[in-house]
Amino acid sequence: MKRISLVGEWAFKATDDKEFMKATVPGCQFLDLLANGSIEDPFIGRNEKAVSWVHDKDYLYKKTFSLTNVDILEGEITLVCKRLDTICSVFLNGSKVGNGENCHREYRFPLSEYAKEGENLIEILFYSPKKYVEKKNKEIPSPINANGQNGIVHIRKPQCHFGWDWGPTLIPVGVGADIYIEISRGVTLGKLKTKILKEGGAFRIIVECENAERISLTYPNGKTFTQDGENAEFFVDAPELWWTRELSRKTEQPLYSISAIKEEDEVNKKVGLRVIELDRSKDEFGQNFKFVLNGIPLFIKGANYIPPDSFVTRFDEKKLCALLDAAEFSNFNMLRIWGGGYYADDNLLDECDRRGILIWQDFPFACQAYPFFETYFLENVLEEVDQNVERISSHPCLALWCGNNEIEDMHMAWMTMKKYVNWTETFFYKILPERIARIDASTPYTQGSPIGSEHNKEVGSDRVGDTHLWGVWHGLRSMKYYRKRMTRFCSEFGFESLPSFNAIKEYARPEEYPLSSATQRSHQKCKNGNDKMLYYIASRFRLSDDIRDLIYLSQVTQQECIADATEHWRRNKGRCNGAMYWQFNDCWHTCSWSSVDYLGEYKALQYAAKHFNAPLSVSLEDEKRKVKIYVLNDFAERQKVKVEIISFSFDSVLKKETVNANVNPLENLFICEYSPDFDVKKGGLAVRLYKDEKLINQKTHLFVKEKKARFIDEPIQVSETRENGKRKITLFSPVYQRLVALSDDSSAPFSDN
Ligand code: BMA
Repeated sequence: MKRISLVGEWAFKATDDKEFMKATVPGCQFLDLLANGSIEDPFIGRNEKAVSWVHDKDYLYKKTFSLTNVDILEGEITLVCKRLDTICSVFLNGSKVGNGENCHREYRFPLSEYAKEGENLIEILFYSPKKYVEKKNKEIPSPINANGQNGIVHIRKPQCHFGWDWGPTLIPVGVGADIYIEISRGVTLGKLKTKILKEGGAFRIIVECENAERISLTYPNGKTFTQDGENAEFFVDAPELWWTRELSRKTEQPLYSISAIKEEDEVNKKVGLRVIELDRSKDEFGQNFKFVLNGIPLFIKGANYIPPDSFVTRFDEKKLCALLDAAEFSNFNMLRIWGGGYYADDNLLDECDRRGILIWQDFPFACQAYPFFETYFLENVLEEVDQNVERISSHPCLALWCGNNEIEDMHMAWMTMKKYVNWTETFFYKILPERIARIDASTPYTQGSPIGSEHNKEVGSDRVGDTHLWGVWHGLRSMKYYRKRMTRFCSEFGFESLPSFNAIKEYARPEEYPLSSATQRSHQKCKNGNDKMLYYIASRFRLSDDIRDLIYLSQVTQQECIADATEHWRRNKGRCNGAMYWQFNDCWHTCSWSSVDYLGEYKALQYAAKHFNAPLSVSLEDEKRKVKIYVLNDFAERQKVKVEIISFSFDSVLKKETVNANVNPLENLFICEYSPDFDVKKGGLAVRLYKDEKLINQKTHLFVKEKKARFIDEPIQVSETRENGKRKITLFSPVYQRLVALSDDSSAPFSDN
């Protein structure tokens, strides 16, 4: 098999322009226009609006490549496109070879009929998605879109490209991933398909790869076994199981490599040996929603992952690893790939396989009813489903296929459109699960998120399924509202905060820093978002109109809110079995629910998550003047710990009690109830957890709101040294300092904050 890569320099222009300009593939029209100086950066100021004319144009991309006489005579010549975004026509030497109509599908176009020796010209004409959606929606009206343009359900493209309550309306088109010419002579290797069966304590790995001469399996320790032919079965009787990072305690999880070979051609795949289940059995509280990995029940801790850039082709491996480092830093064991974006790509899946982070994959349908009744649409979707289920299902990190995001939750908006309602049920309750099972019969499936007991029944109930709790924030309920919700699994709950000052300095001039400026308002896509943020901050702290104070205050309020909710559900593990906050990351500079901003800077929430998600931690349940103290253990081993209970005034330790405890595997342990015997305006409670004499977790609690506390105003002494190549920053204060935040110009995260 010979490949000619088409990645790199292309030429492009709007169809109504004369001159071609330089383009870079993979990429999109926005990045190419920006590189040519034709537009200002859409992320800066209010340029998002200024560049909206781009959406009305069609764009033509072209590139030449050469073929030899041998290629022409002997080879089967195919154009392989890993992602064409989205509605497009493909030409070779002026003849049409095919169409693209789905950003989530890979396309293979046979070229042999039009290919010639020497120079060949590839042209791809990308049609305006905005105009395509307008036209389709006239033909087949669809429900109102609360987040942006109506009719986006007609195009198989990330729905958030048309605007969302954390994202701009920037609709890219272009060659969105790898693209190459494949010249195959004679018989070629087929797809490498694997099936993994558990048999007692052993696993059987069944492999098939059409036309392979031999297939080999390499263990994590490097031992290799080879079998001839295109089918092979390997029996692994002492498997190295794949675990989440917190259960394996390893930074790399064991993976088995499979390769199929034919002459010089080879296809490879890595697999992990594990069993993942979603326990939805009935119990005293209703119906479970609990992930079980190799028989171990998990409390899921993580967040929702959205497309990491409005123009994802510039989100490189380095940025991906930095983002997943943040997930590991904060003790995530799962990421939900939210249904308004893309399917998880291979890099993300490989990294999560390696690191031991589970993936909950929504199918890309979000907050709208889709026209499955239209045969052309349905067939397009089913091909997309086959390709992505085939590609993703062999990754050990895959924990769940979830039909969609919030379609049932929002069905009231289109309940009169019976065709849409009926087909939504047919597709997510029948067609899709059956289609998945043809390829992947072992990964758990839910029809959507949140899910109830049956279609459009008990959606959002605490008795059954998962929930998206937005009473706090969207519903302006008190942050303590979560304490009343004994949800089985909370897969969305969130609180907005401002991004880092470095981020704000990138998109706003100093005179535009105030939240009331038009620029700040254009970087806040949630209706009344800034007002809600100030409302909640004021419930705890004294307000300020200095932007740096507002960054700090919004971020500490966000972390307090998410921490309190998560710890409430962790303390009720068994009934509640997961807390995934909305949202992990950003796609541009904005005020949003994220815990890492677009620059990759950790907000207070990302740091706090390290502590409230810690597998072995203390948790304080405050009820008026009392606090119940717990130790939480998500490890599968018994833990011998020491708990220190410290009553302190703001300038001295008043009392220190120590409790030794043994915590059972995977269990929580109630330690004691505590009530303060000092002036609560001038002191608080600190609880420290030691294991093997090492301080591993600490929580502090004030019995009054910060704005009521009589803190002692004493400067914090800061000293900095260097230790084995790292900056070591030491803070000292003779008095208690609340919610200390370190910030500096580097975007690298601190070890704690
Ligand atoms: C849920 C998510 C997203 C949205 C978030 C914040 O609806 O599924 O659609 O961005 O809440 O509003």
